[in-house]
Amino acid sequence: MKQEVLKLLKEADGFLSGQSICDSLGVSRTAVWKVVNQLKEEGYQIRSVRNRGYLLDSFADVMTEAELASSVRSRWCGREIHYFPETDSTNIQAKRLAELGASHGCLVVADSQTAGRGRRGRHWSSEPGGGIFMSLILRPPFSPESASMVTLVAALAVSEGIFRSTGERVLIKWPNDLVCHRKKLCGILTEMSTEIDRIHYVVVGMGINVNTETFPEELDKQATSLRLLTGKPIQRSQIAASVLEQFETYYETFVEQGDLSPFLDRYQSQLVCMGETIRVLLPREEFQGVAEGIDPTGALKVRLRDGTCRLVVSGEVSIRTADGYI
Ligand code: BT5
Repeated sequence: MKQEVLKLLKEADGFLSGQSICDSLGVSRTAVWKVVNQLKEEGYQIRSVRNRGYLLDSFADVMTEAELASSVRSRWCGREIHYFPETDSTNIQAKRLAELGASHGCLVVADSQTAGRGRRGRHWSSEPGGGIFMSLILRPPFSPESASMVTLVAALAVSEGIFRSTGERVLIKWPNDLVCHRKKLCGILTEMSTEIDRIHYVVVGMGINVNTETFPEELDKQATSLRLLTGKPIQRSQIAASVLEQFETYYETFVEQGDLSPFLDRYQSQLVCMGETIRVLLPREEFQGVAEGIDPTGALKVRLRDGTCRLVVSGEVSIRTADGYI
């Protein structure tokens, strides 16, 4: 019911009378009053004026299940939501729920994480209220070899979702980061569980810095947020909803096609370091070459000095520009 009241308040053009909420939802005035008070406690600014009703202040950066559910417009992506005010890691919780049978498209989201994770055991800074920390559970029809492509689909979805809701153009740092002015705005962590040679589930974790204004010292020079980029506070739920909607569309195209060929131009136009000399850091080797885009499987094409092209598959890879910048 909270979610329905919220939706009505959001859709209202000005004040909405308590009676019209009661009529639409078939509940009592007292029930509406209680829900409005709960929403106020969660951080919404709602004005109540006698004889006029309720008015929702349009800016409230609340990230709760009801807020997300009333913002998400997708069909299956993020329709089932598990929200935590605080958790260890949404990827850990998503894997736990997936083991318990959570369905395709189920979303785990948290206001803060105490053990946010990056790749290879690295840490993801997840201060309360600043960012979006969310993980999607997928049950894909494709084989395990295709799973790494989901990270690239997610990167495109985050970039497009951000553009649609803020007008900001961000770039993709292959394979799992989004950057702006060479500072990291978002990281993606895709994990999967397999059974023999088929995928049991995939978890796509996305960490997006939205309203963070100060980062821990060690990240200060390399991290940025939408707030720092635009100079304005931003509603996390709007960004999350826009990303989920975009992910749904891209993921369906990807599954239908079986590879990333429909996205090559779009991806390459956003690829940071495109045409530049990069350093590729593999677990036991490091080499330099010019980044020439991706192939339909999502591998990075790197032109070596001898003119040959080397395909780098994601996984245990980091790339840096020749001068060491991200
Ligand atoms: C990533 O790893 O970039 C993947 C991050 C995925 C985070 C999401 S949040 C929701 C879900 N639940 C989780 O537990 N994780 C996912 P990697 O490429 O390994 O980058 C990690 C590095 O990014 C760290 O070592 C830091 O240098 C830097 N970093 C950490 N927190 C950051 C932040 N908030 N913003 C920018 N950079 C950060």
